[in-house]
Amino acid sequence: MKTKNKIHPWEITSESVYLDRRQFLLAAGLATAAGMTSLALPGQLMAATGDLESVQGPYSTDEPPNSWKDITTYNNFYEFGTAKDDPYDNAQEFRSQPWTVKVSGECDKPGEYHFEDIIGPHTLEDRVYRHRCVEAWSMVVPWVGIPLGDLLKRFDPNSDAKFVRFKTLHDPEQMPGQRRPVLRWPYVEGLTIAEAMHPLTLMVVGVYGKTLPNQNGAPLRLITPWKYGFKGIKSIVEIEFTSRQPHTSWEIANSREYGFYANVNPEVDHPRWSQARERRIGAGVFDEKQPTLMFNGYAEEVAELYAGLDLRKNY
Ligand SMILES: Nc1nc2c(c(=O)[nH]1)N[C@H]1C(S)=C(S)[C@@H](COP(=O)(O)O)O[C@H]1N2
Ligand SMILES: [Mo]
Repeated sequence: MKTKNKIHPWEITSESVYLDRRQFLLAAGLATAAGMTSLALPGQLMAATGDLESVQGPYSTDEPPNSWKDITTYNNFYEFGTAKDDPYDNAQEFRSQPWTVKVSGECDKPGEYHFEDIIGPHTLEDRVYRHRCVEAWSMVVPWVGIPLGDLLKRFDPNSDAKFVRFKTLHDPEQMPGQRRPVLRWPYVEGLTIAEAMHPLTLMVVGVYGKTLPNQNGAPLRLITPWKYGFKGIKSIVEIEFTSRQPHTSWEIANSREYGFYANVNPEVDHPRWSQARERRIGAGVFDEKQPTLMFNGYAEEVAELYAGLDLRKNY
């Protein structure tokens, strides 16, 4: 049965309701819980969503998460249009199962892997992360995912694997935004191998303990919480280990405005606006913008990755 990822009233939720529903999922068990989503879930996902211990992991912020509605109706996914509500409006019919990911490049186990095999034997973790778009809005999102490094190690990257390149599906029939040259399609992104292996980096498959909605990048998307949101490439179909720094979509579109690193940095202005403050979605229209933190507040964890790098030049 194919159900839509439409929002039900019970999905518009705050953190306390989130915790209640997780208890409910635990009690309801796999079959009922899977029926609540549009996809057949790997057992791992349901196991993780029932695990209250993992709600606030060591990497989670204690800031209150945005509502399901904020997270799933206001975002960027240009494959479905450039307005903030376009992804929600236009991604509902997107087919995110079955899904295959091609792994290639500098590794010993390249190949075509099914979604379930990509998830593999890993335990999924809940991580409440700050999320900051380059356009100066931000949210707090309870993602569900696998540390990317754990996932990548299974493909045995070799010593020439200095970077990882990711690619989004190219399917203009399903993705109406790809019928116009807003960006060069397909969307591509990249990380250094050290960034990819950092424990904060997640391959995300869910949000709020539920399967990832299409508009948030189903079935598989990247999250690097210390970087601007555009690094979080969605609906990934290719992972390539490379020896050279890969080109990224926003760099290709405008290299003066967007760099490879894209670390959140309040001290480096975007050419057209300041990056010093941000508007937390859902906080109310009259609320003051709040100061943006270096590395989005994750400096303690990630600053060492950039020791010796000029962060003004390497933005
Ligand atoms: N394939 C693809 N991935 C993408 C984008 C996109 O247009 N296409 N937009 C990016 C941008 S600019 C942001 S801010 C985030 C927003 O989505 P999220 O709130 O679900 O993370 O997705 C990122 N990933
Ligand atoms: Mo963004």
